[in-house]
Amino acid sequence: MATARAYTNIALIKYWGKQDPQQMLPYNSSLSLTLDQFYTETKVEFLPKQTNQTADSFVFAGVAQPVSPKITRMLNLIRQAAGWSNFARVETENHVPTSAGLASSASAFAALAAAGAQAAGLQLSPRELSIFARHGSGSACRSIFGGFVVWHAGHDDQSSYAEPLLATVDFPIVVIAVLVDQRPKKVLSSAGMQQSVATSPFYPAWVQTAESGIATMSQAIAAHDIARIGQLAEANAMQMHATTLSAVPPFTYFAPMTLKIWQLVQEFRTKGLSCYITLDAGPNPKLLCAKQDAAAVVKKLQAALPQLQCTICQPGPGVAYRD
Ligand code: 2P0
Repeated sequence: MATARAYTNIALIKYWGKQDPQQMLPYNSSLSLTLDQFYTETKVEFLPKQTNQTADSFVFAGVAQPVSPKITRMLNLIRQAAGWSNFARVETENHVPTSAGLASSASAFAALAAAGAQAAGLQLSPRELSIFARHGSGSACRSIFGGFVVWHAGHDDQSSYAEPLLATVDFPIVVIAVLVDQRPKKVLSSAGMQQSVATSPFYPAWVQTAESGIATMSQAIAAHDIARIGQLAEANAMQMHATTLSAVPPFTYFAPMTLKIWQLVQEFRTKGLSCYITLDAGPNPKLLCAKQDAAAVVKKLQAALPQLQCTICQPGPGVAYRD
C-alpha cells in the first residue's frame, strides 16, 4: 500500500497534439510550472490473491465510482512491470481551493502512477515515473517534478519524459488562477487536440513555434525575467488557441469573460502593471506576474469584475509519498 501527493501544473509552452495517441507521444515538447495550491492525494493497495475482489475498485472523495479505462490502463502498466496480476483498490481526493478553477488530470495521474508504482514495489527513477504518468495523461508526466519542468516530446516510449529545468524557483513568480466557469468543458482536451492536428492549416506552424519556444522560454527562466516569461507564455497560449479557431469546424475554449479578462490584462500593462495571461483547454485564465504585483492585479481585476474568484499560486513541489 502507498499514498502519494502530486500538484497540478500550468504549461507555459503547451502540449497540444499527439503524434501517437496509443503511446501518448506529443508532437511538441512542453514546459510548465508546478503550482502549490491544488493537489491530488491517492492511495493504492494491491490486494492479496486470496481476497474475493474480482476487479479493481476506485473511491473518489469517499464515494465508490466506476474505474475509468485510463485508470485501468495505468494499473495494468504497473502490474505488467511488477509481474503481478493482483487487483487494486484506489482511493483518491482532490484538494482544490473553492476558487481555483484548476481541475486537471495532471495531478491525478502523477499521484496514481507514483502511489501505484510504490505499492507494487517498483524501484523507478523519477524519469521512469514520469514515463508511467504520461500514459495516464500527457501533462501528468510534468507533475512528477516541482518548479519549472520540461517534457521532451521524444520519438518513442523511453525518449518521451519530463525532467526538472529549475526545481527550486528562487525568484518571485506567481500564477493567479481566475475562476470564470466551473462547468466541465464542452470539448475535452484530447478531442480538441485531435481536431487541431487533423484539420488546422496552422498546426505544422504550431509544432515548429512551440518547439523553438522551449529554448527561448528556458533562457527567460534562467534570466529570472518574469515579464519575458509572461510575454512568451501569452504568445504561446494564443498560438495554441489559434489552432482551435482555425480547425474545421472551428471551436474555442474562450468564454466572453475570458476575452474581457485578456483585455483588462492588456490595459493593466499600458498602466505599468506587468501581468500576462495564459489559458488551457477551458475558459479559466491564469495570470503570470511578480509576487509583489499579485495583490494589485487581483484588486484591479475584482474592481472591474467583482464576481471573479482568484487564487494566488506559487511554484509547487514534485510528487511526494505520505506514510
Ligand atoms: C498542457 N493541456 O500542456 C496542455 C495545454 C491543455 C492545454 O495537457 O489527452 O489532460 O490526457 O494527454 O494532459 C490537457 O490535456 O490530455 C493539457 P491527455 P491532458 O497542459
